[in-house]
Amino acid sequence: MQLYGHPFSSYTQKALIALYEHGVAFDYRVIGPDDPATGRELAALWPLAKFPVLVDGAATLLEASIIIEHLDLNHAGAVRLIPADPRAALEVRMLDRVFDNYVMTPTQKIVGDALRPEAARDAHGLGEARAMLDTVYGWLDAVMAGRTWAAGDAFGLADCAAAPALFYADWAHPIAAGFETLRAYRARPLARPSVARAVDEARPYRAFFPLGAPDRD
Ligand SMILES: N[C@@H](CCC(=O)N[C@@H](CS)C(=O)NCC(=O)O)C(=O)O
Repeated sequence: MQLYGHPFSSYTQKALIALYEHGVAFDYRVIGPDDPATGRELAALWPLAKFPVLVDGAATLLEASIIIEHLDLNHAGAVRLIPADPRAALEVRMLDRVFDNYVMTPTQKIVGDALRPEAARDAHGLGEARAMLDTVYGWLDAVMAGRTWAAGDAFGLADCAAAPALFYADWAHPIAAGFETLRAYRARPLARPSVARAVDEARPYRAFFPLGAPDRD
């Protein structure tokens, strides 16, 4: 298998956490300005050139959630990231969508805005992104009460999404001190070997975080 991605990318980390959880070997094709050939390979696979993309034999898998579904179906190790019971799986998939759409998307908006030239900044959109994060932080703080992992007792797909999403969201728009349950949940995966490995591999790139990476985590 080949994984196209970048160590500092949240969605690449989401797929990497699943690869590390399953203990699957893969060839890491890192996208970067110093390697235009790999960027061209990625664009040939997926013209939007968004990453991660996983190639497994004849199959090309787009979207981190689908990559994780593919790994769970075809390369599962000791753990299963999506419950076998389809009803239990719905809760996992629902929270996966929440973390992507309502945590990571507004976070990308805030980070992306900081990369724009001053005159092209979108103050209105930025306000919407921050308001969305405040609302979803409050919702998640209540939902996570009494839970170890996003959908209950087992680490899974939703946690693969949550770990990098909350990691960077808190850098871009801090989780307020009142949301202690959510703050504790954000910290929990950082002690898990698969997540710690993905975070450690991204450390050399922290200087590139456009808002300035905080001196923690
Ligand atoms: N919906 C996609 C999102 C992927 C995504 O936004 N990836 C970012 C990196 S974290 C990216 O490719 N950025 C480069 C670009 O947009 O050109 C997924 O779940 O995999």
